[in-house]
Amino acid sequence: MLSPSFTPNPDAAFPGPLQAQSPPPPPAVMLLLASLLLHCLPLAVADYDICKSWVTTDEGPSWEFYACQPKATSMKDYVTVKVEPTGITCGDPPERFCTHENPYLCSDECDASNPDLAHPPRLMFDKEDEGLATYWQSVTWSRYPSPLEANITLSWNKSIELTDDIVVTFEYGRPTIMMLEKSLDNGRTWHPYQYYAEDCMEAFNMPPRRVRDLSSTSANRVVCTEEYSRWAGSKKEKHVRFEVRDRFAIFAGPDLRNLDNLYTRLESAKGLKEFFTATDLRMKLLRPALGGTYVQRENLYKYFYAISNIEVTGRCKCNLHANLCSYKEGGLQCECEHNTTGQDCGKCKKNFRTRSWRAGSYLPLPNGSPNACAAAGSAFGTTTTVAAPIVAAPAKISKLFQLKPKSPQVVPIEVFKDCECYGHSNRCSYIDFLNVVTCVSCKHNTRGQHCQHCRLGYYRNGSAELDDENVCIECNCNQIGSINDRCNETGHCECREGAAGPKCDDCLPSHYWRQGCFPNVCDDESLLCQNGGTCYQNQRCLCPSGYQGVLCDQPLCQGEEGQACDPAPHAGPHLAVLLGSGLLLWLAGCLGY
Ligand SMILES: *[C@@H]1O[C@H](CO)[C@@H](O)[C@H](O)[C@H]1NC(C)=O
Ligand SMILES: *[C@@H]1O[C@H](CO)[C@@H](O)[C@H](O)[C@H]1NC(C)=O
Ligand SMILES: *[C@@H]1O[C@H](CO)[C@@H](O)[C@H](O)[C@H]1NC(C)=O
Ligand SMILES: *[C@@H]1O[C@H](CO)[C@@H](O)[C@H](O)[C@H]1NC(C)=O
Ligand SMILES: *[C@@H]1O[C@H](CO)[C@@H](O)[C@H](O)[C@H]1NC(C)=O
Ligand SMILES: [Ca+2]
Repeated sequence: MLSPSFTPNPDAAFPGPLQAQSPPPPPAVMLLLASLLLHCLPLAVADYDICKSWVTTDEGPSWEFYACQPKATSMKDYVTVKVEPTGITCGDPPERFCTHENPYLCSDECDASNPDLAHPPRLMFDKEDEGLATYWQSVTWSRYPSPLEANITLSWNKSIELTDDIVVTFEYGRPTIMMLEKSLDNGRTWHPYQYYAEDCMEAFNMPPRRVRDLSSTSANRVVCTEEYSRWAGSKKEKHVRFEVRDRFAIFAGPDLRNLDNLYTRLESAKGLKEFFTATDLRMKLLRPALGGTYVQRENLYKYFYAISNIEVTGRCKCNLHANLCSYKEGGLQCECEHNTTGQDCGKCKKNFRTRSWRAGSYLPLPNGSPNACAAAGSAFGTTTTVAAPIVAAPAKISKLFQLKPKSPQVVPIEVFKDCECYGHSNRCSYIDFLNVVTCVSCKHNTRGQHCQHCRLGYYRNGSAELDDENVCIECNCNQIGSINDRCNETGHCECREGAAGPKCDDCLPSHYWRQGCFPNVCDDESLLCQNGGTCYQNQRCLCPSGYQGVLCDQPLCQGEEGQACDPAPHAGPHLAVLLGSGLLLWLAGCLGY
């Protein structure tokens, strides 16, 4: 059943062989030990399992903060599962099935109404007695040749980070084709995670690849593997893996001893940490085990899926701001430290938003950086992350206040611990003659003494707090349609004559767009094309033969001479081009087209 909070699981593999060799002491002993140590000496922490400790320095005792994360554990205890389509689970109506090993002795039965013969989805996550496999089972492939497909979706309603292989155990042979997908947003969007097939080229048109052959630059590549789909006897090869360890080993070595390198890479390689993160996993079972041969239509009762276990080892993602994660009100929740809050400790607590929120970091080794949230008026960071003293360049200050560079009063002095910049800067400076402390180098398109305004060309995001990185939105005014690149508080730009729309990228109905808005040449109301001409995109009239002119209101030149209608025949083409009416129109008019 679901326990109220995580208990450290000695079997949880990551972080690695050290733990596997020597199981940790029971939690009670550990707590006592930790609290004893905490109050005596600065504790050497490893593995990011402690968020803070009480240390004594020359200035007296104080808290020291560290990056921290919950222990890895078996995540299957906290999962909800959905099996699709409805009716895919066997036993309703009851059904007999055979095995590949003994296909003509079909003595097994699935009956959903009999607890001893039922195979519901929860049996993929239960604790099994020694030697007795309990499993979910699908209906048999009696509807062949229409495919036998099933989706199994695992949801945590919480971001988790994988720390060891996902291992799926199939009792009666592994699928010949399947696919694993993941979601990072509680199932709204899905991404392929790994493809599995006997023949990757045939099934997915992908070349087969083994995860252990990947390199440091391809560690987060989505591959198709043929390693877990071959027929080798249903009792011999039961497992299908998503190899997390092999990917970690690319950085940490085959025994995962060099975890420092792994942690460094997780921080620095783009997308690597995210690759191991998910809120949901979905297995798409696309074709069952065939027993190493083609489908034998005379005995379809030996084709089905049966899964006895899905092992997912990982930890709650708490952005390195919590070392505990508990199961409350039907969901996992990080117990946030460092004055952060949220399910993933993904934001700063109210009144602690002077700096913008940041995830903790594994670096520098070995304790990482807590990147704690700070209250207004408090020192930035902590004893382990002291903001570097900053001397702002005089040029920047003077620019801020539109002063002449030589102005002698502008003297940047030192870091002001109580300078409040809503997290858009950690530099501030004292300006003597104004007697103010002001933020410098405001980021995220902000400006102002406290970085509380938006730069010109940006406007305030109504749904973002002042300390949000997204607080200022670019006006994005159409360069041609607008007078300048500024906008008002609702993002509306100031339009040129004839232009319209919030960004001035539209025209008023009386105008048409062509590198700007121009008054209509013709329309369906007052500027009608004459003599049966049609109005082309408000730009010009397409005249019928025999007429020309802007509104087709002039009769066409008569005869070869054309003298009567065209007073300057040689200037004709040039004039037409200049007028923007196009060569076509001129040709149409003068050749009687
Ligand atoms: C599995 O899920 C995918 C995506 O939602 C869907 O297109 C497909 O029909 C599902 N398959 C089954 C057998 O329900
Ligand atoms: C998911 O978790 C959130 C936050 O804990 C909770 O408010 C929500 O009700 C949960 N949703 C489901 C479907 O369990
Ligand atoms: C969080 O806020 C409390 C209360 O102001 C403070 O005592 C504590 O040191 C803060 N923790 C961190 C990590 O900044
Ligand atoms: C406004 O801020 C919210 C909250 O941070 C953000 O989700 C949204 O994307 C922002 N809007 C724009 C247009 O940037
Ligand atoms: C911004 O400009 C638009 C268009 O001119 C106008 O409708 C809107 O009321 C303005 N908003 C504010 C807050 O001034
Ligand atoms: Ca089971």
